[in-house]
Amino acid sequence: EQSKRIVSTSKFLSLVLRHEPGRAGLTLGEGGWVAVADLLAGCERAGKRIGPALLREVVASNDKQRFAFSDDGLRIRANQGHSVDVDLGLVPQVPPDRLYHGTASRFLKSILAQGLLRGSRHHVHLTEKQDVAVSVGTRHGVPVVLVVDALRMQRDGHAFYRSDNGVWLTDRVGVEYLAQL
Ligand code: HQG
Repeated sequence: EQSKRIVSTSKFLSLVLRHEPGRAGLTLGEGGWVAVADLLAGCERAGKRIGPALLREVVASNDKQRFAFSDDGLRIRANQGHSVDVDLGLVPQVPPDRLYHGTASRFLKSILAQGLLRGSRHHVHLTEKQDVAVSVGTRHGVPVVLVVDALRMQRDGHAFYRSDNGVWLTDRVGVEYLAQL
């Protein structure tokens, strides 16, 4: 059915545009962009047939706006979440006073010892919204929300970036900037 098709297409696009472009015979260009025509052809060769209409619907309906078309509509990229080496060209920004990170209770001990580490992604992901943090944490287990003293961190010299879909990104978060909500 259509909504399942959209979700499975979105997951496949996340895989290709963030983690394994080689699956569709692609390499990501500067900023993470690829030509839409190359993407559709590559997906088809990989056994995943996506037509232009389905692609537009996946991009438009995505709950987190994970993907974006270029202004001319000829290219597409994932807005954030990459593990492949790609320079998104993000410009440092002043964050709000506090940001939130959703995690699972089983990671807490390690996080409170080491701080928040980016793992396989480019950055640690933070959000302005507590409810978003809860749902991100729930993906990993029993959710715990951590509060990040973001503005103080930035004033101490740590860069923050904001992806086009509103996710706040930073390299790591030291324990001294973390508190449990
Ligand atoms: C945890 C979704 C132990 C961290 C969301 C997290 C987000 C540690 C997990 C995006 C740790 C990594 C990213 C430490 C961090 N010890 N565990 N020192 N430091 N962790 O999936 O933030 O749906 O790589 O708390 O909206 O959960 O993909 O990161 O639990 O923006 O578009 O290690 O994914 O967006 O997990 O999620 P992830 P995340 P999308």
